[in-house]
Order: sequence, then structure tokens, then C-alpha cells
Amino acid sequence: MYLSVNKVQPLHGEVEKWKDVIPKDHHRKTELHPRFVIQETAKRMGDEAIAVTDVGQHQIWTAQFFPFNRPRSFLSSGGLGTMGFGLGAAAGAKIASPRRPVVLFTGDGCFRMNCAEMATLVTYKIPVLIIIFNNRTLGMVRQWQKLFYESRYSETDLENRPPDFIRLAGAYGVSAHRAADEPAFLAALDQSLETIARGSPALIEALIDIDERVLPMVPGGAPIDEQILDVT
Ligand SMILES: Cc1ncc(C[n+]2csc(CCOP(=O)(O)OP(=O)(O)O)c2C)c(N)n1
Repeated sequence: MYLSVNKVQPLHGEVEKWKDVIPKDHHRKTELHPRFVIQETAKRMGDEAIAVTDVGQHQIWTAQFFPFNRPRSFLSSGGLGTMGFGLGAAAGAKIASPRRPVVLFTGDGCFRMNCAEMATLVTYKIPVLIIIFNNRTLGMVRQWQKLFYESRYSETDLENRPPDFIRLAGAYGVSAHRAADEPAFLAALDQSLETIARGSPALIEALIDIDERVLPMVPGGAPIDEQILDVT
């Protein structure tokens, strides 16, 4: 359905009202929040950056927090989203648009599915920045298990499971840093952007809280105006 022009302004007004309803601080205070990671990365990479994602919470955080000031800047596997899409897509974006900086935001689950493509980045000298949000879980599924299945976690826990992403990146010859708080992330970002400027890929593992959530969300089967805005 297309909105006629005279309906656009009222719709914008309605959206502004929704923003007042959503609690401004509904993201919990943690050592390193995905919003900080995404916004700082966007600031440093600039408006020309292309942001690529895999599938899961990190995908929605990117959609929410990356500013996207230019068209054709968001490359994501929506709809029937496929884990493992991201790294190959990021490499393709960089080859297609060599003058634009490319960042992949991925999850520790998705990255496990295509991490061997780091060999492609190194072999063909494709300078992509990879940021793994490591929450030690399949976060999107855990969030559903927590909210709708009384925290009965099944097959989503990746705690204490290999690989060590920093050592894995090192094995492929990709420069890698781990960050658990904001100063460490900013230092890792500086170093990684220098690496990329020299024409090589770089990776940052951002350690985030296992129970960080994506909000607002619409429960399965509910209409779009029945959104969960906050959970305690
Ligand atoms: C190939 C494939 N298997 C399963 C799914 C279902 N699925 C969607 S998101 C997700 C979890 C992703 O976990 P992670 O990569 O750690 O990202 P997070 O949600 O924690 O950001 C799963 C299992 C899928 N989309 N694709």
C-alpha cells in the first residue's frame, strides 16, 4: 500500500508520539552496549560506509543504531534471514564498491557458520572490518526462550565453547582485538581502522551481556500495534 503525500506528515507526527512512549533508557547499563559499538563505528567510518549484517539481535541493533545517511548502505539478509550470509556479503560489497568502507556486524553464532571466508579476505586483500558481538549465546532465540518459554533455554548456550575468535583470526592472518568495555573498544577500533587503511581485513570481538535484548519487539502472531516496549 502507498501512502498519499498528504498522509505522510500526519504519519510522521504519529511516529514522533511513539518515540515519546518508548522509554529512552530501556537499554540497560552494561560495560559495552551494542548501541555504543555501532554508533562509534558509524562515526569513525563516515556516511559512505556500508553496514552488512548476519541474522539475529545484532542485525536489529544495526538497523536501529547505524545512522544510514546514504542510500544503498545496508546489506542484510531480511525475511528468510540466513545465518552465515554476512562475511561473504561484506566481501562482495567491498569488491563492488572498493572506495566505500565496509563493516560487518555479526553474532558469535552466525560467524561460526562462515568464518572460513577470512581466508578469502586475506588471499584477495579485501579490507573489511568484522565486528563480532559475542554474547556467548544464540541471542535472538534466547530472547524468545526467556520471554515466551519461561527461560527454558534449549540449544542456545554457547558459553565456554570454541573457537577463540582472536586466535582463529590470527590463524587466518587477520589482525584481531577483543574488547569488553568502551575504552578497549575505542582503542581496538583505532587500530583496526589503521589496518583497513593499509588494505588488510581486521576483526574486533566485542564482549556484550548475554541478556542484552532487542526492543521493541512484536510477539509471534500479534499485530504490529501490540509491541513489547520494555521488560523488567
Ligand atoms: C542457517 C540458519 N539457521 C538458523 C536460523 C535461525 N536463527 C535466527 S537468528 C539465530 C541466532 C543467531 O545467533 P548469533 O549469531 O549469536 O546472533 P545474536 O542473535 O546473538 O546477535 C538463529 C538460530 C537462521 N536464521 N539461519
